[in-house]
Amino acid sequence: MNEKEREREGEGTGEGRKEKDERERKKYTAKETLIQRKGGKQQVSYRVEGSWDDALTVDTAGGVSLRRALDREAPEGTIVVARILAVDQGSPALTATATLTITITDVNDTPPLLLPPTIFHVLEGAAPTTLGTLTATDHDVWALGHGPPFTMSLAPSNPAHVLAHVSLNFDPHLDSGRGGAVLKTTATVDREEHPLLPVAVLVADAGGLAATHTITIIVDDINDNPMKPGAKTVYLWKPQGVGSEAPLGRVYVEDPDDWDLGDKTFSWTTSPHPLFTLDTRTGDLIASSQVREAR
Ligand SMILES: [Ca+2]
Ligand SMILES: [Ca+2]
Ligand SMILES: [Ca+2]
Ligand SMILES: [Ca+2]
Repeated sequence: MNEKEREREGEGTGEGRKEKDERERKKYTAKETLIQRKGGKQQVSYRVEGSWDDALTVDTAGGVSLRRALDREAPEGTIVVARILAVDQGSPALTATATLTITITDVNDTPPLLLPPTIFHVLEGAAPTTLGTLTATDHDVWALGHGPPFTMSLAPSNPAHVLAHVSLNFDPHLDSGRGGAVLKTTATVDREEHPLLPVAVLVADAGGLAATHTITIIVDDINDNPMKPGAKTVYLWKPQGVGSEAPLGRVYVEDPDDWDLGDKTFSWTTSPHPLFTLDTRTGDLIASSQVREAR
């Protein structure tokens, strides 16, 4: 082999060896690229972009799986639209995006809710009366039998005094066939005994999923108790030398009624005290700035 041939083989001068190294390097790179294109060693990483990255995960092969259960009744809605990003390790890195749409199929996991009103009023001492009609709704898919028709009844957990005063008559025809229940009192109620009647109502959907919801009956006061004189001790702390009026609250009267202030007026039994001011309408008493230490 002469000098020229040796040079062609790259075994000769330093210059020739460099060229061969470069040729080898290019060959290697091309082979790598080819393997990568055939899907052999390409390092592509995947990730979920945006708000669904807590719910979805992508493995190294691009397979998408759930990290947690999806809730069809969650505020995010019934359809998940997630963007999956694939990023290679080229320089610069190239990115491809796929949009993944998941429609969540409903399961009956939400019991029905009572629709307002769930607060009712009855006047104490009134004859048994109808208070209103209870209706319900359900966040699951009604067409799948996960909602109406509903059933309603008084929950067994109601205490005896509630069951003694209240009835609930379920009617499947009410609320356009979704079912409703008429709430009534069955006896007069004394506000001084029960100012409120919390009524536990058992509501079930067509699939039998049930929940207990509490409605409230407020017993409105009537002035049915005479008042008696009351006594009350009020302590007033005043820094010395500082003069300002001090409200002492309402004059105390013994009366089991609590809504009958409008029926009352207040006045001094003797001539007005020079150091106190009385609001004859509300009964509020105010100490004058001139009140001094005393026992
Ligand atoms: Ca559901
Ligand atoms: Ca349901
Ligand atoms: Ca009274
Ligand atoms: Ca009363």
